[in-house]
Amino acid sequence: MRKKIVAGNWKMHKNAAQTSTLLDELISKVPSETRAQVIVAPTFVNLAAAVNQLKGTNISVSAQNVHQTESGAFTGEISADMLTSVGVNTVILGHSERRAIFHETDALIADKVNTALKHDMTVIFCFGEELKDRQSGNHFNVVENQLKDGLFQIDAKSWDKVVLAYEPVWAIGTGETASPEQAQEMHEFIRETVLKTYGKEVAENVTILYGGSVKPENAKEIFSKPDVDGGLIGGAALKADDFVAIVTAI
Ligand code: G2H
Repeated sequence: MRKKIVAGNWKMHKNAAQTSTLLDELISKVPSETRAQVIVAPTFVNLAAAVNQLKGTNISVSAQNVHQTESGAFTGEISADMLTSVGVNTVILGHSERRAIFHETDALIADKVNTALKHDMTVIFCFGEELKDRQSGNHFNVVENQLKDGLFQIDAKSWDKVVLAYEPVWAIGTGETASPEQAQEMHEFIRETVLKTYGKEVAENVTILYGGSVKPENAKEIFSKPDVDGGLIGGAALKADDFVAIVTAI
């Protein structure tokens, strides 16, 4: 059985006090037994405190980014060693906001993936087409290229540290969601693409999350699709009741 995951990407929201308050709410509201593994990704400055606060719970912590090199004169950047040294062993990479706003290329994302894996971190690898790609019918090509150019440099044995997150850019923070059928169609294509390069076992075991305006109202239907193994949640992860409703929709 594939691992199910619901991860909350908090983006640039919640200061220290707000982070602690939301985590307390999650600790009391997330059931102790969930079908999905639950992950939260607060901002860098609140990661160490989050790890401490969540000790002994079934909620784990992810970073939202990492630098691709080990250390050096990179003002403002955070290394994989720094993250793991405070107990953060998961990182979101390739998010469309990093690609679009911070000009991250597939090649850079590939370097970041390699660095994170070298540090034994789990990578939540995000990718997805823009509206123009879908409108021109090019969405499958775009997704295939993002996978090949940003991720498929890894070896087969690294796949147990990789989670895929398909996030169509036109559905991110827009209130638009891919229909469950669109999500399933793409997730099936993604699994097939993995299969062609890495074989059946890797393809069947990899967890593929859907992201893009997942809410309590639409989570159950999206999660009911056979190739959708959970979600990467933005806006709705910032309210405990909404996030818990999504976690329990699996
Ligand atoms: C997509 C998602 C979380 P939202 O970015 O990664 O955000 O649920 O707000 O669309």
